[in-house]
Amino acid sequence: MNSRRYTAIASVLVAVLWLGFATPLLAQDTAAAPSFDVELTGDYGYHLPPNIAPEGTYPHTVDSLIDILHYFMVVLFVGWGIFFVYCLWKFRQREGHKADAKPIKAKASKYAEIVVAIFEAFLLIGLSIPAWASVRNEFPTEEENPLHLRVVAEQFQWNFHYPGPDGVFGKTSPAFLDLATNILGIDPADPNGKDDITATELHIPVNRKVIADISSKDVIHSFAIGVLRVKQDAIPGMRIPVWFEANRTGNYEISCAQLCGNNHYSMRALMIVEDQGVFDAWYAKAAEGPEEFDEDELDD
Ligand SMILES: [Cu+2]
Repeated sequence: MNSRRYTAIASVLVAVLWLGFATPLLAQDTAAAPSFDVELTGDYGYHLPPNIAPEGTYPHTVDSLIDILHYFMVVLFVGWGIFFVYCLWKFRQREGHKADAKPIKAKASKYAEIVVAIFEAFLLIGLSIPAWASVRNEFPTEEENPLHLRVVAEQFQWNFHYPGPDGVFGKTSPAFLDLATNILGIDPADPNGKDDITATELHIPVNRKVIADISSKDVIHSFAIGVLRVKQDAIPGMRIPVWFEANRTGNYEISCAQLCGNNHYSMRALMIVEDQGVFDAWYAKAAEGPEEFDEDELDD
């Protein structure tokens, strides 16, 4: 048996052994991502998740860009694929012709590459950068009555900080951090912090702009709301604002889009988009602080 055939058979055997035995063993070690108590809204399907941002805004531009890129990739893939098969046939070894690896000089391929490079530059400079600039540079004004909140990432959880009815965030400091009672480190002596809301679910009103300042307590995370096409790195020591708006009520998923440790996959949170009235009721109740712990409930 020649050595090439031997290598091929050995590779297939290794692949079969790996897929057949090692993969199921490894899979047993991986716990499923935590599931939510409620069902998520919308049909996720095989393509992009539902888009709940208002028509004509940046998240819809993102979808158009993704579509354009996929069409472009299909054209490139099919085009280069045909060219590849054509070359295999055209330059094959045959009677009266010896195959060799020397390149031939042709104008067509040079022009094709220039066209592809120009189109790629257009995608970046003509479409992507202006679309991104429009969302980064044009934040909602205070007249538009945006909701302000903070998003604080940690391994492996999303924390949300609302200023409460007074509209002023309490002072925060790592010195006041307490994993059980004060996960945001709000200064207990600051009167502005008394009505602040700490939550691990993101409540937002429907059809209202939200400005969120993203930060992190430990490593770099990435705040990602798939249905709003929002993705922003959460970087320790920085407070980075993003804004978004949802125009459909329901329960949606927030995930972490940056590999941040071994439980990264489980770092998800629920985003609840609700009518302004329902939101206000939740806000007022949450500002009163957590309910007293009831020992009797442990028996249930
Ligand atoms: Cu993370």
